Amino acid sequence: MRVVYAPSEQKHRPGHVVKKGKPSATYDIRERATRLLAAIRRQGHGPILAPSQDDTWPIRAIHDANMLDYLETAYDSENASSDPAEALFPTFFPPPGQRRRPTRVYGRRGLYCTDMGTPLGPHTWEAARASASCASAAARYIVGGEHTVYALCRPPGHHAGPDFFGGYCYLNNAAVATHVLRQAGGTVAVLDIDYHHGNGSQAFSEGDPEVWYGSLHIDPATDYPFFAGYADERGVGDGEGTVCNMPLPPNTPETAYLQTLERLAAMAMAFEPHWLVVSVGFDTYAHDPIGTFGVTTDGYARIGELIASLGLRTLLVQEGGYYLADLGRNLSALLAGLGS
Ligand code: SP5
Ligand code: ZN
Repeated sequence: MRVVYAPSEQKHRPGHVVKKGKPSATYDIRERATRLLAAIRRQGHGPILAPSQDDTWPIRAIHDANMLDYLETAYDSENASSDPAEALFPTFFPPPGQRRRPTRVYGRRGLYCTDMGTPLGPHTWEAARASASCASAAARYIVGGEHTVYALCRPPGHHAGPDFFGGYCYLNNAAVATHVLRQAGGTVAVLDIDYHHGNGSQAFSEGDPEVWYGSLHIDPATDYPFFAGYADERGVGDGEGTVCNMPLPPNTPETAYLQTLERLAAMAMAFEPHWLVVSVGFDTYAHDPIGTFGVTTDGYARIGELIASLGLRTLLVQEGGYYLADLGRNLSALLAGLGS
């Protein structure tokens, strides 16, 4: 099974984030990708391929040009004009309905960024672009005839929307992949199995009748991203019916999780998609430091089997998952279950 990975993804090194007003260690550390890559090598998957310059184009096709300009230039321009900062955090957020774009970059810090957990450091843009390029290249391989491809993306992407970023995500890797698949023709189902609702991914698909988005995740009434991911969100306008959210309560055990995933997968198949994109998060793991669900390593093998049973050409995009010690074996279990 082909794997796409770019070493420059590791240049994103957030020193700290702000949690409840205080500096706090981030969970999206580079060792996450190191562990996942080691598991890929150990299990003998490959080849491990790097994306090329030609894989960056869909980023501009799906994201707001001004947000991309901000992500690309803000760190350097702020540090050229003021005290060098480790990374940029927003202080001011635009109220609903008030979204003018100030000239001063300091004022733009909160224009696209939704939280204090997603700092913009010196190499964040380069890493985010590399991560999105991995998803793009993976989609190119799927279009070229591969059955299953794994994009080892870091930073993750499903909390980034067309013109917003947050939740450790800057560019939406799954949406980039979806765009490439759509260009080749045929509909796409995005199945999001991260612990958190993919509010960015939903924003991309909710108005699009050709892209289905389904997710099972922690009830947003109780956890991040709080403002989207409820069961009554079903798509808008022409996209009515193409969003399916199945929120689950805190501490959901594995059996209930797997039963819900089976229902969600059946919904995906009812859409009759041509391609499948799976947003893979291992923060549903029983020992995950920020999740509360009870999925075990063996559970990821069951999930892999379920995905394989759908019989669709499948692109796996890495999202979250923060329990370092078992990250590699959980990925190995998923891929073993997939049988590829
Ligand atoms: C891609 C992804 O998984 N992003 C997750 C963003 C979550 N941000 C909020 C983290 C809140 C952490 N709360 C920790 C509670 C520990 N007991
Ligand atoms: Zn997550």
